[in-house]
Amino acid sequence: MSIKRRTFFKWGLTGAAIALVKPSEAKDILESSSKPLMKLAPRPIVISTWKHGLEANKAAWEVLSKGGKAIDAVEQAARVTESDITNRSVGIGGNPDRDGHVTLDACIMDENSKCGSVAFLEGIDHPISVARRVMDKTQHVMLVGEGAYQFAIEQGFGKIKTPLPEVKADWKKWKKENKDLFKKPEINHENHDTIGIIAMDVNGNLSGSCTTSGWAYKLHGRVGDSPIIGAGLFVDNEIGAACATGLGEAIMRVCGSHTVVELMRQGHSPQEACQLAVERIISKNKDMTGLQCGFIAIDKFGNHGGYSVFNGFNYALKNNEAEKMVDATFDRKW
Ligand code: SD4
Repeated sequence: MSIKRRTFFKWGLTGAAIALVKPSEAKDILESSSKPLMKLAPRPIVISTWKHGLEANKAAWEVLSKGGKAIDAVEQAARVTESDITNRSVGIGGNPDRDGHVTLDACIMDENSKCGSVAFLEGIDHPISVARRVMDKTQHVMLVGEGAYQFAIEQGFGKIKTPLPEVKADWKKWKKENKDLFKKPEINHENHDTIGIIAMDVNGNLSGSCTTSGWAYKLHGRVGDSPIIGAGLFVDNEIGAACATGLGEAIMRVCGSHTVVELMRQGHSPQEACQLAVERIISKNKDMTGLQCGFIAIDKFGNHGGYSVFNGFNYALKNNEAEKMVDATFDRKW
């Protein structure tokens, strides 16, 4: 169900007024406001997609709880999942493409709207840190394929042989059984594992990261939403941050994470913004069979939310008050 237009304007006016002031001044405005709509949530805070987010958040918390920067927290968190060889959708344990290549996508964005990204990167253990290096050391935003690999090697990153033997065995089995290359999406409630992480540090600054091996058995050369700034991840420090999981093609068509942030700019809460972005995706796709997508978001005040097309999506939350999984609300049941 769509959020009512009246609610939109109510939030819009409050949001617009607050967006123009510094975080320190925002607190006074919020407290003096007669509207109980927006509250300052405890910070620091980190949220990450899916259950593996719990472990990732621990690494983020190591940084955040010591007063460290959100950008360092989200990089460290992503590295945890990238190193998990049991994870079939992120990092070195990821599933290969149709031709047996594990090609990795990742991006990172900080509070100054600086960002770095790598896509179609093979044989490197930590794509998120390569993305960070692109952001910190080059004048570019995105490196892909062979060039990204060359850059990673020059920067001293470790090489890794992929796919792992057990992953290769599964791929061989799949190849025997599946001849139709263009069949419907296989992303479903069982194989969603991309990690997207967004954090706000003690100074109120936001950053995010996203890393994945993408859609299992995709066509060679396919890149999804995860390394695309604005699709898989977007941060605007004055407004909020969002990241995505799910069928990248659907997320890219609506610039999903950017859409969520822009909806927060219009005054919507993180929860509402995620819902409206999901509704946009639904409105653009006639056949929603198996088309799972989800977003999580944090606004400038540390409030968080998440929403997905189908049930089953959740995200891990860590702040001073809680360390838990949060079930995202959803549009429909599988
Ligand atoms: C992609 N969005 O490559 C990624 C896949 C994903 O959970 O999120 N899976 O399309």
